[in-house]
Amino acid sequence: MKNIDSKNHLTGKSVYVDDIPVQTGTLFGAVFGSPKAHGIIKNLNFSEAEKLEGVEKIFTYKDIPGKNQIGGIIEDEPLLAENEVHFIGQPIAFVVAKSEIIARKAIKLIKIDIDEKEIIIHAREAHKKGQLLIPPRTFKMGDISSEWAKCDYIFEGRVESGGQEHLYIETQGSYAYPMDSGSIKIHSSTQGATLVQKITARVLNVPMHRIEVDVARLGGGFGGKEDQATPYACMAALASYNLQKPVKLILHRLDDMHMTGKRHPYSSDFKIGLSKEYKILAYQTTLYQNGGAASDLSPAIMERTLFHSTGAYFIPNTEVTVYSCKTNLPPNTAFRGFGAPQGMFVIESAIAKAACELNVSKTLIQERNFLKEKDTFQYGQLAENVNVGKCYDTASEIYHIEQIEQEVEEFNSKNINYKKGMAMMPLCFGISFTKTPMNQARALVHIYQDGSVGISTGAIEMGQGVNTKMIQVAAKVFSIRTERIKIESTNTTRVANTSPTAASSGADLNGNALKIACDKLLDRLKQSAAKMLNCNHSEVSIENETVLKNGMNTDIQWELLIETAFLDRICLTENGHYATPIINFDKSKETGHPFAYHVYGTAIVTVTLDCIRGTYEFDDVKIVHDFGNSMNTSIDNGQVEGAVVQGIGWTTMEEVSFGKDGKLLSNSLSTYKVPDIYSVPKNIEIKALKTDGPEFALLRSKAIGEPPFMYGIGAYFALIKAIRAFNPNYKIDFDSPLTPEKVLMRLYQE
Ligand code: MTE
Ligand code: LUZ
Ligand code: MOS
Repeated sequence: MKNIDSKNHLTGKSVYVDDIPVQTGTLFGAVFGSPKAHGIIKNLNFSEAEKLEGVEKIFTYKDIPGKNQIGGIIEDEPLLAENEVHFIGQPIAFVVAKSEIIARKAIKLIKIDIDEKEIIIHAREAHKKGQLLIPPRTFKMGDISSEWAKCDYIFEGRVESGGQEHLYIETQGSYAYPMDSGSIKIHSSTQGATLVQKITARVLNVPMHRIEVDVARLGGGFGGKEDQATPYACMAALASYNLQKPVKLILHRLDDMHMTGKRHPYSSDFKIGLSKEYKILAYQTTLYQNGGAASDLSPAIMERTLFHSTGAYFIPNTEVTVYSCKTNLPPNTAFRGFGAPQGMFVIESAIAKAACELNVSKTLIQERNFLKEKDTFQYGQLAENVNVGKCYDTASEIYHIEQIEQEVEEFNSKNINYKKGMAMMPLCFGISFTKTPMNQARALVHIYQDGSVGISTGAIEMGQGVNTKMIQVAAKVFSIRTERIKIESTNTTRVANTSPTAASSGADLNGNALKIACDKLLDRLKQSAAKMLNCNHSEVSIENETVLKNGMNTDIQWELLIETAFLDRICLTENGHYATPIINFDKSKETGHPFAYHVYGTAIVTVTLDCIRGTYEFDDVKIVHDFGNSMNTSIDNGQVEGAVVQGIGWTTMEEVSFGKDGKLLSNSLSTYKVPDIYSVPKNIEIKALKTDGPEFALLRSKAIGEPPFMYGIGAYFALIKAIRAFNPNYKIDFDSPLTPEKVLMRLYQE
């Protein structure tokens, strides 16, 4: 099935928050953010701003009727700053005016005095000063301390990985208006409709049933709207509730980039020990996560770093510790991969270091240490249906990895100013929210009298194609044409208590709930049909909109069946609830079975480096990916392509930089470079590993959203290979993103 949104997206007809026709009397908001990264607010003066014609009201924390608290996991973040500010752009006041231009003008007239305090930018600096958001956590397996003595080789090193701006095309925004009896309806560009509802209710001091959140679709989220859409919905709702008028707030790109958190930069130390046969015997790493000024989702992201710190490998003795460090940056947040890419970059770096020092191919060490069937993950889960090796073997077979390696060598021996590099990146990514209770979802299905179907789930469409997949589920269960089915917006009054659409689990969780609802309806319809045909319910089936009796067509079509069932007063509405079975995790022991299954794959990345300029082009990314039994190959391939490019951007181009004063320097698309059509790999080839797919994936089609992001990590190591081919003096180091400037420096390092 084609993505239902393609045509409307392409022709500009899809409706986003900013496209919703506004009601008469709508007011427009703008956020006044802190100009300083840390300090005490001495004086806040609105007198000039308030005088501006068209300004309705300026809100501060004093106007909040409920709790001034938006922290989800830990309550450590105010909606609007009170006495102290902790990062540049931290919301202090919310101006509401007759037009957006007026509101933005008023912002410029606000005067503030801040008594500045010490600013911390880097995670290690925060760690040294004892500035932690939460206590550290450690995952352990085996016994590293006694194992070092048994290792033939031991290497140590340091690894840096940078932040990443989400750069969703649609910036954060919301539109809130009053409804009957003190209720508020909010259109929000959020991945977490229930989170918006819950936190807004907390801020307004009203029950959740007074807040209705509706989400048609997002112009991208990538994790940046898992919980950071919430404050902008809260502000619009606060003003709307207070003034009893519609209020709209859409962030400008510059404000969005300054105010919102990004991927967490990590700084890490590793120690890796290998045997003569290049088996990794022990691995120890300490990671310093730059959390920003509030904890946001950092505790959960820390957890996923711990889970994925050994990548696609089995290492019998491991010890991994993560510190979540408090700095004066916007609170960093979810971003595709959710801490896993940062952990995996460290193990890949450790292997690269070993390969370099031992003068062997990195691929060789990688391949000797792949996770195998019935190995135990360092968190106690038994590895089952492991496909790391299978993906690699298939890649070897169809792409001829050794031949690629030889071709690269040959090219390098013949060329002086251009060098090529190749790297293999294996993938193992756990599917399920690491917090077990979040793995639940619901769906609501109506069959209307004319045989058309309306479905609602908790899943939010952000470009990943989940709505199309939902329609496929209903069409498959009922065996009806997809045109009969409409997917409704995601709305908290139709489907309540949703988890955010995140952790790549949107389709699995919501699709399974939807399947349960549809199965229940189908069963009832079969009973109606059996009654019509005067036969047993087990003899009836529906295929291609026709009722079959014992496998033979009858003259009862879908429409007649529905009409008859309705007249017979059969309920044509159903609700489905799904909770992922088997998963659990015991935090006190740091062991359990947190993931329903894992996604596997292999990517081979090749790059050509211009050694005069330090610029490069990625020639190929050749992938064997374990999709399970993909339910939509064009959507899933699109997810792989997008994720690969986003991953390459993270490791080679996108450099988030802050000044010493805590100000974001890379605050526009001229100072923050994301991959464009010229920098995407010339060729991305994707082959599916042939498997039946796991029981807990939707229709055995594995989750696809985040896992292929990790393939982008291969780009870093392909580049390193190319640099070394040109400059044998280059001492390999791990400082992502490896931008052209950094490449150039390394090409001529002495
Ligand atoms: N694809 C597009 N086009 N836009 C997005 O914002 N977000 C990614 C991924 N793919 C995203 C995307 C992230 S971070 C996640 S967690 C998943 O989609 C969420 O959707 P799913 O759970 O339905 O896969
Ligand atoms: N969000 C979350 C996530 O709350 N828990 C997770 O485990 C997760 N994993 C990936 C992306 N978002
Ligand atoms: Mo994705 S980081 O789980 O929104």
